[in-house]
Amino acid sequence: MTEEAVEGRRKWLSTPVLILAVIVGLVLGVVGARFGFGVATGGNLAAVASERGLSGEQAEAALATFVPPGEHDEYLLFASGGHSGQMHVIGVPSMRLLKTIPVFAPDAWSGYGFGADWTMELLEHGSDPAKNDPLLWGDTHHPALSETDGDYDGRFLYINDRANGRIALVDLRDFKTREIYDIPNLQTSHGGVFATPNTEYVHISAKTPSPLWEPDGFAELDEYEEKFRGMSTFLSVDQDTGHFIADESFQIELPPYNQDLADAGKLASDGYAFINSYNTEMATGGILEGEPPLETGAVAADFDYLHIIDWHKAEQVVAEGKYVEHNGMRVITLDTAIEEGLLHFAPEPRNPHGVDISPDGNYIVVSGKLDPNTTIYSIERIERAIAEQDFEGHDPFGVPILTFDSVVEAQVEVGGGPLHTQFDGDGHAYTSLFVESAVAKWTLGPEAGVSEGDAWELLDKIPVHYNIGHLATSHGDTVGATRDWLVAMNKWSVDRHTPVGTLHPQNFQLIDVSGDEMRLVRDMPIGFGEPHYAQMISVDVLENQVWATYPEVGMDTLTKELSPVATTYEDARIEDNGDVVDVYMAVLRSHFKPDVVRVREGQTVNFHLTNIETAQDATHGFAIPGYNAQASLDPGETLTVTIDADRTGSWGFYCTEFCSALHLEMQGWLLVEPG
Ligand code: RUQ
Ligand code: CUA
Repeated sequence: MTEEAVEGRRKWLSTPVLILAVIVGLVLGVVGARFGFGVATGGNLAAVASERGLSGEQAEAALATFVPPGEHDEYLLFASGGHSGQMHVIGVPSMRLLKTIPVFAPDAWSGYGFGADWTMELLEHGSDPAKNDPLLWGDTHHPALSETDGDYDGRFLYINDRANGRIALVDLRDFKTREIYDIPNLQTSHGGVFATPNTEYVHISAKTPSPLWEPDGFAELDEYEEKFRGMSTFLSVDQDTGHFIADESFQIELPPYNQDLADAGKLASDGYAFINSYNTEMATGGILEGEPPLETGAVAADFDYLHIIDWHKAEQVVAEGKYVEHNGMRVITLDTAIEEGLLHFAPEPRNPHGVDISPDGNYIVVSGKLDPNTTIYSIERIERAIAEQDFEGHDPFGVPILTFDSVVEAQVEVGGGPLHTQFDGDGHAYTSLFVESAVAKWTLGPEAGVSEGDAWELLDKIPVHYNIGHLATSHGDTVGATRDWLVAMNKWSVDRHTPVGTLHPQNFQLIDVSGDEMRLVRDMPIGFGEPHYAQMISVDVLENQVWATYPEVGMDTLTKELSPVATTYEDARIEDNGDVVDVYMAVLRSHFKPDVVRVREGQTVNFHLTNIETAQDATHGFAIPGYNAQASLDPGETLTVTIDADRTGSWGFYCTEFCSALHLEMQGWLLVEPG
């Protein structure tokens, strides 16, 4: 958004509008400033608002977020799709759903998991090899956009599966999943996902400790302290492709606490990783055996431990060979981590949730859901305490605990049930309040450009509907956070939307944070899974690198290189090689060449399909009845659909995308003769 437009909106929104007649003039000014056309001609805006029963504020909100037909949004929100196993791409401020990216779950439209070999390979590759079937669901939780110099660069998107200890890579040129990685020594993960400032690594922490050193993966719960362990994982990233490089990655063994949310240090704190933990009490539940519920045991102590990891030092330790290899991963053991001084703890009020680093990198904000305060640590104090060995003790495993009073910079009372914090680059922090169903806006300290007198103050609070989990501001967890929009990701919607049965939609709410006071301007019901966290990126960053079509006809979806099985229209052919039939098929409006494929029962048939189109949107599908096969080919894409021709019959394959006037005629025959 241009400075002018932001100014325009700020002015607009801070003007008290009480009567509709007053709106009209303002409306015209704002609309003009925002969208660059002259003063609107029709003078009936007030009439429309009144006819629709809109208050002045509502009419304002509508205009502030309206993106006219044919125009684009300023930001894209990459929201995890929760149990849908997918990612959702939403335009801001219009809050229009633009795309769903299938990641861990099949999707029929794009043919993901239904035919194209590359999609089957991804899903299979990302599944525990000990299981026979690929995992076909996931619980997507924490997206992490790749970064350069601490800000989103629009190249890659990473997203974890909360349920199965996996992480996926989405290529942001074509918005397609490119890899699913089943992380060794990690049973599950929750929120501990982030990219380091130059995407050297993508980090993921274990949520639930597991007996990962036991050969059969089993241990009794009364051996919890001895045998269960957590993990902090640094997955090395190939800078060209975004892929994970397993043998350049490493893990750090951690005590059996629940290592939860995490964030990367940046600028002043570059080189550190911060991870919250809870259940440092190591409660394991066992109600039927006379133990208190896990929940009760896990809140017994007043403090848990903020984990502070010096990952530059960890890299060095690995380079010196001080690791053990475990299931194909280099692991720095807990003892080594302590000995080498790369792991410290700082006490944090019990059962914390989010840990978020301010854009300048100086402040580490921890929110404990059971404490109305956020606790802010400074990297300067932490580094000093480490250097001076200012410890208040050690945990049962020998990890040094920094003295609380030495490392805490401030506490701000924000309200009930603080969870997560995002920033706006103007010295403000925004914290979600789950219990209070609100967002609190408060000031950071001097290192973030706030004058001493104004530091650490609660400025504003806005109710949200209801029970907010995460929140996202634009570039809000990077060095380039901007003061524009905030999306509240609410777990409950209660009666906010037209009733649709007993499973209610979740509720995103768009809040304008450009002015002094926060303003709620739009609701967006979310009818798929529980979207968890989201990141909001400026469209300017993405625009120049997103492909509208594949740049070269014949490109392989996974390698992004010319596919060895691509065909031209002239070379389309069938090669019968005995057991295997290779069909090199050209796909275009509005036919397949060849359109009759004759095979014998028992042969394996490889349909190598090339969409030879170069026009935007000229996508074709390829579905074969009787064979559970459906693929989708974007312009320029080549992929292979392999089937075992084990069902005789005359099968009419067809294009599944309404691609042209003769779309219905875009069909053909697979003749499987009795063998
Ligand atoms: S963390 S509870 Cu992203 Cu709030 Cu899951
Ligand atoms: Cu191609 Cu319909």
